[in-house]
Amino acid sequence: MSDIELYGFPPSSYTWSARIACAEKGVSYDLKDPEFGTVLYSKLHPFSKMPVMVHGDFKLYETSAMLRYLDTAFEGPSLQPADVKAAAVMDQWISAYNDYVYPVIAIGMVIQRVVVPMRGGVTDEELVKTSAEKASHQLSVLEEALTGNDYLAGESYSLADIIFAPILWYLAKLPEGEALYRDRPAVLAWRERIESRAAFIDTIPSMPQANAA
Ligand SMILES: N[C@@H](CCC(=O)N[C@@H](CS)C(=O)NCC(=O)O)C(=O)O
Repeated sequence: MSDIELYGFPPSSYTWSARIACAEKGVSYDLKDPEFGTVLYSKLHPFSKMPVMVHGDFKLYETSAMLRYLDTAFEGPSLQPADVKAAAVMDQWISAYNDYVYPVIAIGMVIQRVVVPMRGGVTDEELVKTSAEKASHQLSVLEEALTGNDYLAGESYSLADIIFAPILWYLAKLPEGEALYRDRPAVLAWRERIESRAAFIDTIPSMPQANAA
């Protein structure tokens, strides 16, 4: 019997982050189809997004809230720094991911290059181009932050690394990826550190199907 029900498609980057957190904590989960558009799903997620987590009679949406819950409610290695400043830096990065990085790299690039063609649409090349320019700046910000730091919150792996990991893996697979990662050694070394963890490797999804965003 699993502790957690997780509604989401495995390739969805936010769902993947939740799966990484479960793997890091050793929490088993049942992955369920989100079934967008059904009354049942709109009761679980009134904004029709994934993932949604259900733990007994407790239901939660928004990945950042879910990651914190998973880390705090379950045994296993802590994924949040004890140091108050490092914890605040972790929160800063989670917020920056949600507000700046996801709209640019996920919506402006990965979804355009991977999901739109799978659904029979045409990639908006202009959007990808302007997003790649913005992504270049974002990777420079990451490069500066990671120079001299192993992880986003400093010395220890945290929820901030977990939220960034999936979309940066997808970015590397795009035609734009090589140029964006070139000459960014600290970002590359950090990606190597977080992508070599068992919790990441064990949760790598097969490439997205048409219904995954
Ligand atoms: N703020 C939400 C964002 C969730 C989100 O955008 N999920 C994407 C998948 S990674 C989704 O549901 N896409 C489907 C859609 O927009 O229809 C969170 O943190 O969980």
